[in-house]
Amino acid sequence: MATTRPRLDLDLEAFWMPFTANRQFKANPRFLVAAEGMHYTAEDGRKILDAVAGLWCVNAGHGRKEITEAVKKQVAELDFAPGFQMGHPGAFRLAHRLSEIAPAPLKRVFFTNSGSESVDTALKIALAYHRVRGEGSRQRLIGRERGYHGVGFGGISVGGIANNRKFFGSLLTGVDHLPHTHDLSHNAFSRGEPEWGAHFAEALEGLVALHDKSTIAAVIVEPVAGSTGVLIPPKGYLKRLREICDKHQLLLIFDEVITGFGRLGAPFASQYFDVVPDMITVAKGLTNAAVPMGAVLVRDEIYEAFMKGPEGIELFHGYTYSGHPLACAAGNAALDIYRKEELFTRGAELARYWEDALHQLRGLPHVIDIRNLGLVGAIELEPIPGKPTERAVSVFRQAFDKGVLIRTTGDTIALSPPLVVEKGQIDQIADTLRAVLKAA
Ligand code: PXG
Repeated sequence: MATTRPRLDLDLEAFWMPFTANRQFKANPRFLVAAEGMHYTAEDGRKILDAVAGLWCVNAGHGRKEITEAVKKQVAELDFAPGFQMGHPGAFRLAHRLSEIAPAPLKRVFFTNSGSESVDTALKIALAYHRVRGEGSRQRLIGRERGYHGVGFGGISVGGIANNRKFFGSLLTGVDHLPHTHDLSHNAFSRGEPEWGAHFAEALEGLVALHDKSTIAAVIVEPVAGSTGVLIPPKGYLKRLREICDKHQLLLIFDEVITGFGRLGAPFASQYFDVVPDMITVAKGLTNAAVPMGAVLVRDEIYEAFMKGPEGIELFHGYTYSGHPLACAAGNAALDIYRKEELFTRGAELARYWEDALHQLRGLPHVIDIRNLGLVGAIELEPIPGKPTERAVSVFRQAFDKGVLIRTTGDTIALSPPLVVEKGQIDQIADTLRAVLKAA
């Protein structure tokens, strides 16, 4: 039976929606039809304050004219150029500019079209790197529980979310997981990085002892886990992971698809935490989400190891749309905005205000934790017994009805507003949540 949407005159059946309860949505759809600055416009004309930057990606706010113009110009001038054995200037320009804002040793850039492709690309580079330098026995990959690294087979294999894994067979072999670091019995209501939990990094030593370092290629973690509920790393945890990786020559990959491009008040979480990984995966904010694009920022030595091999194609990997002209135009324009409006440091300026606004919600019914860092935050709710996620879903619906778009994951509310958010809008997010949670 066809479900139709009279107001928009749409057939809702053909589109199999991603990560969506399709039947529930189609029975009770919510449409966004326009966006500008900090707001979406809903189908009924209401303005909705965007407290999640779309899906953690519209860091400079919506509808940026500079990006629109750059993409328009590009599509008229050079709509597509093959990226294999050919180049176009935009891709080289963007790669150069990314290498300038990346942590210093990460000078090389491989383009993809999404975070998932960036992760799979980084994992493949790690395996191939050890092989080209004569240590092909290093094949194991280590991820972390509650990690989200997209939906490719590599990403779900190193990822740590049961629902994203259990339907899809045996996944990659030779993968281990570190424990996650989220423990409310020690860290509830931490402001910023929790004091307790750096010792979780020692589990990596355990895996090295179990398998021997000669079998391990790389470790991948999100510096701050996003999708599984904004899990902030304990003080010293990431530094310790780096030390253990150095000790055993394991590559360390930071998945910065969410934390990249200013979310924490620095260009990348790597700079915020002062820990330099061997590769950084990015997407989302790279183009302010106007055109899909991802990238892997790679340490110079890794690239150089490939360049010492025989003449010819050094890495048998790439996508038709790697470095697509429209994505590069959007990326270059987004970087201009980030620089001109100093958006990479705005998160640091607002962090304290943001923290105070969120932590004022402590004490409201069912709030069991509030956590924050830079311009990201989470409010964890006690699940309704026997009905996990329902409380958060109800908060999501009510907040939307009151004009604020939030994101929920499990029973956690995740917040990551565009970096152009004003203090008054932070108040509006907190006030709306207060009103909804009071009645929850
Ligand atoms: N790594 C991380 C850390 C991510 O957050 C990906 C990889 C995959 O990116 P793509 O572009 O392939 O989706 C992500 C994506 C949520 C949510 O609700 C988060 C993501 C995607 C969809 C929903 O938290 N992050």
